[in-house]
Amino acid sequence: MNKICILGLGYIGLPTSGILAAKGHSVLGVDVNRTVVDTINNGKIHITEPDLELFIKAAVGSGKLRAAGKPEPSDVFIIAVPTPFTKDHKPDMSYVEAAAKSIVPVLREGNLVVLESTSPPGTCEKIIAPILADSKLKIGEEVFIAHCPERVLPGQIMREVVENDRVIGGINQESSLKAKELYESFTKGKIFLTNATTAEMVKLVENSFRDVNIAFANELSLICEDLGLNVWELISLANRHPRVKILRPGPGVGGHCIAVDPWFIVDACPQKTRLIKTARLVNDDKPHEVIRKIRAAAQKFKKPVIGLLGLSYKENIDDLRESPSVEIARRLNELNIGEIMICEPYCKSHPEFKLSSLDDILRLADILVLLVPHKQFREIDREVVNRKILVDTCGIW
Ligand code: SAJ
Repeated sequence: MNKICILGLGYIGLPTSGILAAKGHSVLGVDVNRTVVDTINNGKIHITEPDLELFIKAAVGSGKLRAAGKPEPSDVFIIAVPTPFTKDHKPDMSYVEAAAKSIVPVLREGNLVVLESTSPPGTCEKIIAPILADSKLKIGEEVFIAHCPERVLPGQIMREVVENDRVIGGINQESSLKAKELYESFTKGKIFLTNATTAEMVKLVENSFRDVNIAFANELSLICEDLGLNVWELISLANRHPRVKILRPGPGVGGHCIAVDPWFIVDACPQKTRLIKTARLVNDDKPHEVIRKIRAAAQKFKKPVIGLLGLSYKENIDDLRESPSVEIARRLNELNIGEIMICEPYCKSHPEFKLSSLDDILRLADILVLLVPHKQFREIDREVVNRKILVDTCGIW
């Protein structure tokens, strides 16, 4: 298992490449984006993640990591490409299919193919296996397939790739055991074996559990507003119970995982997923509630300056994917209820919005809307905060 080819050099594929290379494997990273390939080959990175650049620089420098546009013959192939959803919430498996097809011409007897991308139940058996069968190698006997879902948290990826427990599900026992051998070479966490479809569901269930819990918290925030209660106090007191752990309400759920993955379960079993679907709808509706609050606050002024604090999908990162804050900023600009100023300390610029400094916003804004609890915003002087009309979606004030 010395030579490993990783398809997709994004938030999962690139950190995994860096760690595998650091453990002595010879790694070829494959990406369809030429700029990404060139960036990696220069020992640099195209995404922001603490410590990642150190790993990539060292891996490329040692000759253990190289990037290219196409896969080459290897011992192991790891697929780590995006699995987005379509407008009607159906999984878009085109990247996974394209990655699997690109392996076929270089597939050899004894190869292991691991799917890391979060995928609907049945992907290994119903999508990957039939595509790889075009190689004429016997699936499960000459070519082995397993799913090992990634579980890392953006912002802590380099630590979690190594430390998290892993679930591995092969299309047969031999596939599971081969994948276990690979993951044992770089993970410190425990490895649990199951079948491929259970492994696929485990990942979806983890993120759906979190989504349902956040939806519960978001619903509580609406109930508390009606009842005139402080939701943060309510949740912190309820969480003093030894078996209660309610998550935090917020402006909505963003990112490329929790806001997407539950739909894969809904798509697989539409008649049986009332709770999971409702949680998605509750969380997707939260940005509209925030806009309603901002509009109510704006009515106190003729033409208020509204300062939006944060655009990323969560705190202390620059990732704007599926961010509810972006949705809120976009809608407010359309509504034309005042002058909108936006501060995102983790982005230098934004293609759609003009960004302002925090100092300017604190000086000029009549209304402060906290959308992301970045550390820079937690440090704002309370005296300044107290002079403003506040819409605090994260409960730091
Ligand atoms: N959020 C809340 N309230 C909370 C926690 C989060 O509103 O109490 C919001 C965040 O602000 C953000 C969204 O939820 O908008 C998602 O953030 P997150 O930190 O919960 O999760 P992700 O999307 O960054 O990463 C998740 C993780 N999954 C779980 O914790 C079960 C991570 O371990 C997965 O690897 C990742 O999804 C993934 O790639 O699937």
